[in-house]
Amino acid sequence: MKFDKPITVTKPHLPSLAEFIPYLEKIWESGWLTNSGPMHQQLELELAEYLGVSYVCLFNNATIALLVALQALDVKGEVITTPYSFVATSHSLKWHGNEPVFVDIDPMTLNMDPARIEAAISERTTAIMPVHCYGTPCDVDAIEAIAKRHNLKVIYDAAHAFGVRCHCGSILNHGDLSILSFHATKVFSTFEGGAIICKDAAMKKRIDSLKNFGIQDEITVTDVGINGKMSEINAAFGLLQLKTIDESIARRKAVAELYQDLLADVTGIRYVQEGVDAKLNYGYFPILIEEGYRISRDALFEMLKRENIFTRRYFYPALSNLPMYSSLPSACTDNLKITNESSERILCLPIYSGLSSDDIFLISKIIRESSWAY
Ligand code: T4K
Repeated sequence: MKFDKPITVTKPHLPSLAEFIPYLEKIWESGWLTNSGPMHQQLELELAEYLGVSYVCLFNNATIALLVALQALDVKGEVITTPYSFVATSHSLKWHGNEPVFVDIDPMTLNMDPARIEAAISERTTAIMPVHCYGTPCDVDAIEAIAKRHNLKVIYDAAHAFGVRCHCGSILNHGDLSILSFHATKVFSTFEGGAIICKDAAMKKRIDSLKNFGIQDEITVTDVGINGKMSEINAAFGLLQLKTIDESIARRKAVAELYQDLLADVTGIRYVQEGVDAKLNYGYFPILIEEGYRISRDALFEMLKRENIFTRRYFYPALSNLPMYSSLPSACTDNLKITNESSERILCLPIYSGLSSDDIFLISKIIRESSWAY
């Protein structure tokens, strides 16, 4: 049954190389390689239109974008966040000199549980940084109401949420700022890349300056900014990729639906995004291995590996169990029961536009057969 070639958790959606050459020729002709060149400017406009947002500020990756977002809003002290995420979420807070305060997640969505936020607010709290995990929208209305009541900023780590739409349009229009990742493993990719989504021209100007060392003009530097700029070659790839993004997401949706059909009646397997009321992007296919499945999550992970199928445990370990965070008062296990349980049970199955139906049948067959007791 073993696959001849490794099946990885994701694979980028690559156009033909021939289609990319004309973009490279343009860059060569202009000699403009970076620093907000024509491709960069065009991609910002096209993305704003595609995503249904006011302003897009491109970055070299989402981690630097998170840092700059914190700087742009002058976030100080404690920031309430989720321990169920990729390390970039809490690392950006540490880098910016903030203390992450973890609150537990909702057992259905695996996003920050808004009911737990208020109890975690202290005099030093200035912001909330939730994550739309796997692109599942957070409870944005509840988070906004709490932020308003306590005068807190909200920065959404929307690294997974490219193109996600909820009851009131783009999920990226919520909070003060939202951050996207365009890493090679993401639904929309520029090899490396990211963006901050913001709502007004003054904020865009501030962010654009902060990502360019804090420079205002040739002789004026007003802030301790950083180099967060996206190069022309990355922006060019983004322009090309945008042309086929709808096709790519549609294909991912078909992959997710086939998995759902094939795994629907397997006891102890729960698809995390089952019934989510939003237009998703299917960047991940997260399942929870619950009571009733014959073997543990880790045993299934190892078994699939032996068949040349490389699933991932996004997100295990929980951030609160990493050595640089585990001594925080909010990291104690009693505070984070759902996080710790979910991170022990999560498995993300391979999903990408080029994954064939035969591959999905075979992966699902192995998972089904591993559920039988002998
Ligand atoms: N916030 C959240 C919530 C995030 O999830 C992330 C990133 C960020 C912030 C920060 O965004 P960036 O600063 O990266 O823009 C990956 C990604 O490196 C990371 O971007 C992503 N989240 C995270 C969830 O996953 P790894 O360590 O799992 O990646 P890696 O190299 O093991 O790749 C996974 C699989 O993807 C490989 O087995 C094969 C495939 N792959 C990977 C690459 C790099 C390819 O087919 N081609 C490729 O070029 O972290």
